[in-house]
Order: sequence, then C-alpha cells, then structure tokens
Amino acid sequence: MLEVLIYILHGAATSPFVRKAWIFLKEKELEFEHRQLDPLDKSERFLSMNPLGRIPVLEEADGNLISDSSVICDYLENIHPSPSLYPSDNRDRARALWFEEYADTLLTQVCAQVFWMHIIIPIRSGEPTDQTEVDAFRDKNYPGAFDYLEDMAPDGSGIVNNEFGIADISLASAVRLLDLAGAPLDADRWPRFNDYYQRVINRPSAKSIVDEELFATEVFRTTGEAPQYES
Ligand SMILES: N[C@@H](CCC(=O)N[C@@H](CS)C(=O)NCC(=O)O)C(=O)O
Repeated sequence: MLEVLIYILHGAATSPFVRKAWIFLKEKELEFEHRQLDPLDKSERFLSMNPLGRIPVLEEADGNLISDSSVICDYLENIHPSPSLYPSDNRDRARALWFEEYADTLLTQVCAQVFWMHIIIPIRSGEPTDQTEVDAFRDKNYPGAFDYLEDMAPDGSGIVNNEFGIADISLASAVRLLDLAGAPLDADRWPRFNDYYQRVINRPSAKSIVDEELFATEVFRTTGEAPQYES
C-alpha cells in the first residue's frame, strides 16, 4: 500500500521563508496542507510551536514540529533525497548555502522593507506610500543587493553549477516580495538577474503558491495584519 506523507506548512504566504519551504516541498513532490499562522501574534500556542515566534513551522503527520526554513529544507532533503536540491560536491554545496544565506539576510531585508512601504505602512499609518521615500531607499540599497547578483546570474535556472536547487529557491523567494509589493525589480538595470529570477519564479512549484500569496497580500494591504487561521 502506498503511504501518503502529509505535512502541514504553517505561516503567511507573503513570507519569503514560507515561500522557500513551499517551493521546496513542491519541487520534492511532497503532499502538504497550508495553514495560516500570524508571525506577529505571539500567542502561547505559536510560541509553543516555535519559541522564536517565527514562521514557517513544518508539522509532520505525527505532530513533530520543525522550525526555520533552512532547517526544514535540509531535513526534507535528508529524508526525501530525490530529486536532490543541494549540490553533492562540497564546494558547490557551500556556495549554495552561501546564496541561501545571502537571500535570507540582506536580500530579504531589502525586499521586505519595500513590501512594508507599499503594503503594510499605508494601511497602518493612513497615509499613502511615500514614493520619494521608496525611491531613496531603493537608490541607497538596491545596488548593494542586486549588482552582485547581476554578476552571478546564470543563463539557466541554477546559480550554482547550472543546477537548480536551494540557492535558486531562496533567492527567488526573497525577490518575489517586490512583485507582491507592486514594485517589481527594474529589468533594464539588472537584466541578467531579472531573466534568471523570471525563469525560477515561473516554475510550476513557485506558481503553485500565487493564489495564497495574493490572498495574504490583500489581507495585509486592507487590514495591516496577517491572515488569521480559521479552524
Ligand atoms: N531564519 C528564519 C527566519 C524566519 C522569519 O524571520 N520569519 C518572519 C516572517 S517573514 C517572522 O516570523 N517574523 C516574526 C518575528 O520575527 O517576530 C527562517 O529561515 O525560517
């Protein structure tokens, strides 16, 4: 008899870290269900799932909980090795983890700030997006974040050794915040990286989260809060 493994992925679909775990699960062709979890509502239940109060959290069929997108992806790779999403060569693997780190830190900070300026700050402050402020932020921070990626961008969909995997999933998951903000990356200024990003974000695995992303973005845009889980 075939055993169907069901996971539950907790977290708002606007989060680049939830998106990373989502795309990873899809690329592995694993069955999962998605449940909203507001990262800003530090309820007792949430903190008992992850004491850091951060999303995503992956729940296994027996109730076991795993937090942190990098830990989740590494765990899934180990128990479902095929298709492999990490390079086998040690140097390539280190390089892939480096791009994952770059995506999870600097790139996410820059892209998330733009998402906040367009989607969350206006509804919370009652003032429209200050485009002058956004432009100043972009002028100051985009070259530092994207010039390097423009130099590194591959012709295909794999930034490490031309093989698609964790590095590509992580980078695209962060940059997707700009699309959701309604302020996509300037394709004329960073054409190679943008082409590569488009190839990754148009994979079926990444497209499968779009409805949830748009729903969560709309809830944030109209309420200033994350979507709530309805049991
Ligand atoms: N290193 C963590 C970062 C997770 C993270 O910071 N998630 C954000 C949402 S995008 C969050 O939960 N923020 C809530 C908070 O920090 O209070 C991962 O990779 O999962």
